Amino acid sequence: MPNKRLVTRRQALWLSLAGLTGIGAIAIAKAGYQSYQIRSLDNLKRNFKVIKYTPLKKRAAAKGLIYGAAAVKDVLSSDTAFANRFAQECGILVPNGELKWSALRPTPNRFDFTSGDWLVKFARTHGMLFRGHTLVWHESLPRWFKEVINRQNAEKFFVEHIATVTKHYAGQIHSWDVVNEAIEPKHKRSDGLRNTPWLKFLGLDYIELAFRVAAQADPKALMVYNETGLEYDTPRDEARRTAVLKLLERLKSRGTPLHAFGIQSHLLGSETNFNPKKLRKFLADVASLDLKILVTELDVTDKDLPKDPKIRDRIVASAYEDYLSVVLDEKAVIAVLTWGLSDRDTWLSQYAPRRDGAPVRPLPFDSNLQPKLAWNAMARAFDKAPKR
Ligand code: 9MR
Repeated sequence: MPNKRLVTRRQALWLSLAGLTGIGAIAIAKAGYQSYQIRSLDNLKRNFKVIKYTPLKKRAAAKGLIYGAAAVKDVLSSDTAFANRFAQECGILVPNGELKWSALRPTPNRFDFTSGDWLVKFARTHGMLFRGHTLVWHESLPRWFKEVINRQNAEKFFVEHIATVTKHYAGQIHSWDVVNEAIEPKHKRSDGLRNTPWLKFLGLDYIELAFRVAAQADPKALMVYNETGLEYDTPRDEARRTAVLKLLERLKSRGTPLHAFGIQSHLLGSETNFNPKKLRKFLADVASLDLKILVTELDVTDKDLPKDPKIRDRIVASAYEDYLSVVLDEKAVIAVLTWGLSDRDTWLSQYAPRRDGAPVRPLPFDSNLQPKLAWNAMARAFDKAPKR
């Protein structure tokens, strides 16, 4: 992604050309661009060349990095072609939903580890690491949650859930997303915390408590705070970065067993407010707290991009390469995971479908499991990354 000033200048040029001649507008309409701004993101001359087909996990490993993706048990267990591709490309697996409360807690008194256990075994069989996602989140709570949990029993349920799940998988987890998305400056609290049932019932120290319980049960796993909406130079993301840093600083200053920060990285292909300097600074600030960093949920929405898959793939790939080349410059970054591997299975088909109904293309592999330019972009970013 070009920086803001470049975009503005290029945009201005397009606008003035189009205004003067009318030709620009016709050319843009032909190419299927919805806006001048999106036109400015597409660089036909950009070269996504990659030498040799070496899987992403190997390219990453050559730099001391881990590459992997999120997957769903039902797909991995039924689609052999997908499972093979996954094993070939990924050095780490994170369950898309199988370790969330809604999946693990069919009733208030029962834990169901069947799907999670299947995934752990798949990872082990294929020599992959395994991530835990997630112990504390305000979403994907079971249906019974609202009726059962109250101020009186919240702490018991909270501690019991975290201790039981982390003990069950102890020794098999590379890193746990202990707390997910606890920040929401829009909720107007001075600490920037999100109003969640846990905050309401347990107070602001619920986050610290979660880390302490998890780390005690599984001393081997990296304990991660995972957050979304931090990547761009917008007032919203800026406020979120400030709130996250404040939270991380507080946790560290209190001796919380917090080892790493997860930057989700759900990127927008149409976003022009990418500012490498600000992102670098944020990552350096996180690293200075003696925290490792993981890119936990990378993908690039193509929602507002032109329909032509060639143009779309080029813009999406540019977003991948520009983002990763900044992020991987920070030596505290140890892992990159995409939120899915192929366009066949992405949450964005449901959550951010295109207005024209065309299938979305946010991931490194297309729906036939063939690598796209986004794969090249990732390969190039790993190849260029400094060694850890
Ligand atoms: O991809 C996940 C989707 O299938 C689920 O329906 C949804 C709710 O559980 O969660 C999605 O994953 C989210 C992740 O757990 C946390 N960060 C945002 C992800 C995308 O919504």
